[in-house]
Amino acid sequence: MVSAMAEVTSRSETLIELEDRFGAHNYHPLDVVCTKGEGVFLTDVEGKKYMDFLAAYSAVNQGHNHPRIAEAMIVQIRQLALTSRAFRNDQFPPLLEKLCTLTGFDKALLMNSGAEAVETAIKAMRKWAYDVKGVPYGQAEIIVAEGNFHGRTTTIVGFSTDPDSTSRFGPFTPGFKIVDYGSLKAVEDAITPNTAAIFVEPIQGEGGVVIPPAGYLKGLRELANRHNCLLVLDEIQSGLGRTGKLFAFEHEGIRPDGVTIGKALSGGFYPVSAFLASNEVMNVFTPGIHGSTYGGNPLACAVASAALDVLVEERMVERAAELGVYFEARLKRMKTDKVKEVRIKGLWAGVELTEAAGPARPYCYKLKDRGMLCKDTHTYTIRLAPPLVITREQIDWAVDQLEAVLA
Ligand code: IF1
Repeated sequence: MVSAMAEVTSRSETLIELEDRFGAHNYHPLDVVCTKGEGVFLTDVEGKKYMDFLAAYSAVNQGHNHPRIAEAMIVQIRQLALTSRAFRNDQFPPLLEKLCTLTGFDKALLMNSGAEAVETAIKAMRKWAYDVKGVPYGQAEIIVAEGNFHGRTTTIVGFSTDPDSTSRFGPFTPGFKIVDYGSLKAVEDAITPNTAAIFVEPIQGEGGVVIPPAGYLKGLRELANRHNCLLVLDEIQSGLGRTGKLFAFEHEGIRPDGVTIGKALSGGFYPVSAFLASNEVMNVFTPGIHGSTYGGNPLACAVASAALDVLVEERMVERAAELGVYFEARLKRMKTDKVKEVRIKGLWAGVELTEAAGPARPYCYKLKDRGMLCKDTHTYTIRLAPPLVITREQIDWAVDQLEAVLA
């Protein structure tokens, strides 16, 4: 029952209070309570409509509640949701074939969250080092980058350099060497005979949309070849169209030995992730040594299959490339003295503000008031990553809003 109150409390405020009282305080979200999504738009419980410039960290590249993916999900829910991998299901093999054909990797291993795909990759890199390279057991080293974000498990946060991620969760898993992101020299200096792999994001998302110098990925590929270690990339955020290519590594014309994907693999409907790799790497997995109850379940497979079809058939990757060029030109033409740097690849931009302009978060609130949702990162950067279904006119509108709050 609603008791008599001096002030009228909005539905948003009520829900925010409820969340605050009963939920763990492990996030600091923008105070917008969403109830509906469609394409590039989100609607809050008061009925206000916003253009979404976060796209659930690129999980909804295909746009919110894409009708084709929704339909595939509903059809599969009525049929079969979960068997576990103790039995086989009819949705799993066709998805594997689709994934490998589309991406050019030999084999796929399905998990749920991105962090689980990363854990899978870590196991594969280490076991490859022991089984194939001949590194003495227990000595495998993985080279990772300063400023990385790969997920939240205790092993993964153990090689994070973000104090928030690592804060008092130790002791951590050994076997990781952290080097400067973007420096080939730093990687080369860190390589030893026990190096299993180099494992980085092609573009660092949480790091503030940090694009490494041209030739970095190519250089990593050469280093990995020369020193007989693997190159594995985390494309959970950068992959599946965001940068204007299916994978960000395509911008440098290289192929890694393995890659993690997640997020947009389901178009935002369901947690589906995967580790994709060559036979040489994936064959280190034998029955019983790795898996997950929900990994490769029929519902996930049906959703992922539709999400990939939508990405390809609606030419969303090409769209991100074309509109990305336009977005970049518009962002770089903004009349403001508050911007230090615009970093952008495809439809993924980091607008870094000057110190004088102050932290990005208040600007995100001003944008919210104007009907545009985005998220700050690394204090001074506004991260922009709309669903790939956005139109040129919608980009124009959004940059106008940004220009207005940064005036
Ligand atoms: C949160 C950040 C983005 C990722 C890469 C693995 C994962 C992620 C490259 C793990 C996840 C998310 C998680 C989300 C916030 C978000 C994020 F700001 F924290 F860094 F996107 F930029 N590899 N990124 O970006 O995937 O296990 O979450 O499915 O709230 O933690 P997950």
